[in-house]
Amino acid sequence: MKEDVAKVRTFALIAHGGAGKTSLAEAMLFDAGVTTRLGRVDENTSIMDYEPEEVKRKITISTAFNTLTWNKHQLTIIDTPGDFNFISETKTSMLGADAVVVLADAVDGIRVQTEKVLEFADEYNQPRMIFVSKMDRERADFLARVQDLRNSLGKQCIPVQIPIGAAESFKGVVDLLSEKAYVFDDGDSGKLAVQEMPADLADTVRKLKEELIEQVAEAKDELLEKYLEEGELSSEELVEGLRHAVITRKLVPIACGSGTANMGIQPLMDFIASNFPSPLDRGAVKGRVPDGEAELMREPDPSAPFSALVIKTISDPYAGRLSVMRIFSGSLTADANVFNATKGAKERFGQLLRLKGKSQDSIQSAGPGDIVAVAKLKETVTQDTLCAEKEPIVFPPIELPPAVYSLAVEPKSKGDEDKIFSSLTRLMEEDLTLRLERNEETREMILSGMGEIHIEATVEKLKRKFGVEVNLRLPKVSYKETIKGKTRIQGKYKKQSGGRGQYGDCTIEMESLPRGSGFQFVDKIVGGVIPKQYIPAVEKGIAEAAQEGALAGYPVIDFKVELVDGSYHTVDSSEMAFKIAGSMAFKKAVLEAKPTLLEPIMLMEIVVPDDCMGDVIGDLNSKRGRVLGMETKGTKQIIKANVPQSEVLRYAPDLRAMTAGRGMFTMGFSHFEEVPGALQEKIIEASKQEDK
Ligand SMILES: Nc1nc2c(ncn2[C@@H]2O[C@H](COP(=O)(O)OP(=O)(O)OP(=O)(O)O)[C@@H](O)[C@H]2O)c(=O)[nH]1
Ligand SMILES: [Mg+2]
Repeated sequence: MKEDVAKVRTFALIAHGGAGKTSLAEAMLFDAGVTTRLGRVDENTSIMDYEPEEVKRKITISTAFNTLTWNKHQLTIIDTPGDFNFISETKTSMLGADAVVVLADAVDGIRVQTEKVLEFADEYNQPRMIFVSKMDRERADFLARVQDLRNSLGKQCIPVQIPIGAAESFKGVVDLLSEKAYVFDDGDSGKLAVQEMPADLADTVRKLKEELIEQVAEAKDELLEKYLEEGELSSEELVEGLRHAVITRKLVPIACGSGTANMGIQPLMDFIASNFPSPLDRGAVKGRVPDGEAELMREPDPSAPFSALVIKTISDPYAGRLSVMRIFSGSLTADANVFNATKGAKERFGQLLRLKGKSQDSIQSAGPGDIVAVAKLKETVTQDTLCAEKEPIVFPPIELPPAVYSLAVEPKSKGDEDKIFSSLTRLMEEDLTLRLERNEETREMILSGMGEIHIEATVEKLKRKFGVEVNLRLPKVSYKETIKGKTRIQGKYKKQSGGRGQYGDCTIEMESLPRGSGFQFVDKIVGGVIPKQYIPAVEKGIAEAAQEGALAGYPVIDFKVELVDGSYHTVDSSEMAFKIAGSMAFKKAVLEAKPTLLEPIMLMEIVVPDDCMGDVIGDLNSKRGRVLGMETKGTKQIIKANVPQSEVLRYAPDLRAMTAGRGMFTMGFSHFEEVPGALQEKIIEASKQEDK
C-alpha cells in the first residue's frame, strides 16, 4: 500500500574507515529490539561485520543490510565499508539508499575519503544528515566539529541536536526544536529519561535554534515570508518545514551521540523517521529503454510495474549466489517471474529474503524502498536491472574505478591452477573491481584490485569459500633483450653418424633496429646456395631462438637478420638441419652484437591535490620517472609521466601514503627502454639465481 511506502526509510551510513558506522548500526538494532545484546566490532560480536575477513581486521569489507521498526516506520540500514579499498562496494550499495547519514568523528572530524563518497551521494541527489560520532571519546568537541563541517561542507550544515557534556561526562542530547533533553543511563542499555534541558545549555540552544529556524524558513518561500513578517513560525510549520528543508537538500542537519555507549541513538532514529525521505519523497526514478536511449520513469508505487536494481551479489559455495536488490517500483512476491533487462534474460525467483546482517528472514512480499535478496539467479550480476517482463526498463550502471594494484597468484599445491581460476571467477561475481588475467610471457596469473587489503582479503576468501590456497608475489616484469651492434656470423650444423646425415649451413648479418620494430628477416640468397624450401626454416630457427636471449633468457626484439650466404648437401640437408643452423647462427650473433636489456616503461596519469605535487614529483624522480607534462584542473594537478614498470609495482599504496588517499592514477604500457648498466647486472644475476 502507498501509505506503507510513506513510512519507509532506506539510508546508507557513510564515512571514512573506523568512524563508527557499524557500531552505530549495532546500537540502532539493539535499541529497536532486533538484537538482544549490543553487538560490538571490537569484541567480534557485530552482526553487521560478520565475515571472517572483517572480523579478523575489525573493519567492514562487505556492505551489510538490516531492517528495523522505529516509531511505526521501517528503517533499512545500509552499512558500507569506509576503507578506500572497498570504495566500489560502498558506491554500488549506496545506489540502494534514498538518503545518507554521514559520520564525523567527534575528535577527528571527516576525512578525505568521506568527501569523495559524499560527492557520489550528491550525484544521486541523496539528502544527507551528519552524525557526530564518538561523543564519549576523550577530547570530543561537538561545536569545534560543527565549525569544521560548516567550513568544509557549507553553511547549510546546522545542528538539530546538541550534546550534554562530552567525553567522560557525555550524558545525552538536547533536541533543539522541542528543547527536550534525552539523558541516558550509564552503561550501554540505552535507557533514557526525557527531561528539561540543563540550564547551562540554554544560551547555546537558543542561539543555535534561532539559526536553525532561519534556515528552515529560507528553504521555503511561504515560510520565509511569514517568518519575515511575524518573526516566528508555529511548531507545526517548523516540523514540516524542517522535513522539507532536509528532503530538498537545503539543510544538512547535524546530530550527535555514541554508538558504542549507546547514547543519542534513539533521538537520531526519531529524527530519521520524521525527516528522512520516503521513496515517495524521492519520486519517480529515471531509467531508459533496454535497447535505446529513450528515458523511462518508474513511480515508487506498489501497483506500478516492478523494477529493481541489483546492488550486491554474495557468492556462497553452498547456497549459490545471493542477489541483493533495491526495489524502486511495483511489488514482488516469492516465486515471481521477472526479467533481467540488462541481459535480456528471464529469471525465476525462489524464496524472497530480507537481510538481517549475517542472517536472513524469508518474507512473502516486498515493495518500493525495500532491499531484498533472492538466491540462485542464473544470469544476474551486480548493477543489473530486474523488472516486469512486459514493462522493461534499465537503470544505467555506474562507472567503477579501475584496478590499480596487481599481484601474481600461484597455487600452494601444484595442479590447483584451474581451481584458482574458476574460484576467483566466482569471487569476481561479487566484487566488480577484481581483475584476473594470465600473462603469457611471464606465465603468471595476475590478480588486480584496489590495494593490498583488497587482494589479501580476496585471497583469504578464496581459501575460506573454496578451499584453495595461494601464494602472493609482486608480478614479474616482462623484460626484453636486444642488440646494439652489428655482426656477420656463420651457423653450420653437420652430423654424420651411421645412415643419413644432417647438413645445414647459413651465414647471417644481424643488426639492431629502432624500438618497436620487432624482428625482420631478409632473404638475400643468390644463386640458390640455399634452396628456396629451406629458407623459411632458417627464419623459424632464428625466431624460436630469439625467445630466449643470451643475457637473462628474456625474448630478443628489435633486430634485423639478413640471410646472405650458405651451402647445402643434396642428401643430408633438411628443414630441421637448416632450422638448427639458423638457431646456432643467432645464438652466436647475439653475443657478438652488443646485447642489452630492455625494460617496460609505463605511461602514468596521476591526479593529486596541489599541496602534494612536490612530494609526488620528487618520488617520481627517485623512481627513475620522467615527467612529460602537468596540467591544472581546479585544485588538482594532473601529472603525466613515463616510469619504469619495475619501480611502480607498488604505486597504489605509495601514492595513497603520499597523498593521504587523495591521489588517483591510471597506468598502461608505453614502450621499452634500455635498462641502465648497474641495474642490468642485478637483473641478470637474479635470473641466474632463478634458473638454479
Ligand atoms: N569511544 C567510542 N568508540 C567508538 C564509537 N563508535 C565506534 N567506536 C570504535 O571505533 C572503531 C571503529 O568502529 P566501527 O563501528 O567498526 O567503524 P566503521 O565506521 O564501521 O569502520 P569501517 O567499517 O571499517 O569503515 C571500533 O574500535 C569501535 O569500537 C563510539 O561511539 N565511541
Ligand atoms: Mg563498519
